[in-house]
Amino acid sequence: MKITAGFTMMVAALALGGCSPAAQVPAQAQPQASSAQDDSAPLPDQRASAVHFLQPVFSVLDCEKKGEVEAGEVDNHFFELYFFADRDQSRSISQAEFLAHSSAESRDKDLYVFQQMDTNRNGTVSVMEYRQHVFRALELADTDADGVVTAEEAELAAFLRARSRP
Ligand SMILES: [Ca+2]
Ligand SMILES: [Ca+2]
Ligand SMILES: [Ca+2]
Repeated sequence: MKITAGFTMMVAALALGGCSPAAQVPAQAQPQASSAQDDSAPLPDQRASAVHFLQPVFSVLDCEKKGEVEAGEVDNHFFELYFFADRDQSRSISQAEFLAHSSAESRDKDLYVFQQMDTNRNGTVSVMEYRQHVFRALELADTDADGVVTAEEAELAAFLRARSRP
């Protein structure tokens, strides 16, 4: 307990919403971008999967509480994210480790995310695979392709509502 107190506190802080209260989401409505111009739109399940991956870590990436995440911010927070999933700090994430976060209802989605992350299909997610997945998920979630994933694009309000359900 003494040895890992620092790490435990960090994990506890992350579990409580990272460096910032997660509830502060800007209320302004973003105009929806027209979806007609986009020939290379990803399959809906990929976007849904990306959003599902980003929702629990959005507040970690958005430390400045701007209500949005830029790809450029990822490396500032990357190891907070990685060690959140790599619970035993072995520098690899096993399927069991990743699914330890799962609720019964999100297990199938989490398993799909894991399979997407494990690009070389060796059963574990490396630091590189995880990092690539974070960038890919941000790209997929960025519906209007302006380089920023807003809370609206990540459907964060619905996620936080569901999580705070009594
Ligand atoms: Ca591990
Ligand atoms: Ca792998
Ligand atoms: Ca955007």
